[in-house]
Amino acid sequence: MLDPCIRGCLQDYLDCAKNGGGSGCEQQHYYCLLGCPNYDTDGDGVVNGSDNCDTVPNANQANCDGDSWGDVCDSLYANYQNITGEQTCWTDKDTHFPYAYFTFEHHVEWLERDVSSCGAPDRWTQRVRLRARCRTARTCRYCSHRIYWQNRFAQLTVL
Ligand SMILES: [Ca+2]
Ligand SMILES: [Ca+2]
Ligand SMILES: [Ca+2]
Repeated sequence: MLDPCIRGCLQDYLDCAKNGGGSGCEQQHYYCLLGCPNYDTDGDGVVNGSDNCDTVPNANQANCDGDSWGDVCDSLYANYQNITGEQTCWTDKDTHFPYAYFTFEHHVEWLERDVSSCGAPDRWTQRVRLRARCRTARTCRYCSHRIYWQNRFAQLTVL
């Protein structure tokens, strides 16, 4: 007895071909089968529903950082955690004319270390801790405290 999902895909494929779908039917069929948990798209012996990389053969399911992606299709082989607190990287204060206001940015950075078995190198990551617009340079400190909470999640990763 053929798996219902696989059978459904086959039926869709036959319908598509019968209606003159041409080469588009092949692609549609491929993606349909990819959604079937009991089908093994890449033929590595692990069905899609359990395969941590269902389009690339990886029978050993190696996954050094323990996330949901196998090494062969994981874009980041690492599980980074902060090992330093945030420290000032640089600040930027710009004066704007003709309205004479100031913008102030406080950039911070911290060191991250891979705690998985992938062996990725340490990396520095930075973000803008605060961004403030002020009427005078003197008030920037006051503004920035208020604006910090709005921008604390704005994050930029540099490798
Ligand atoms: Ca597979
Ligand atoms: Ca696979
Ligand atoms: Ca992984």
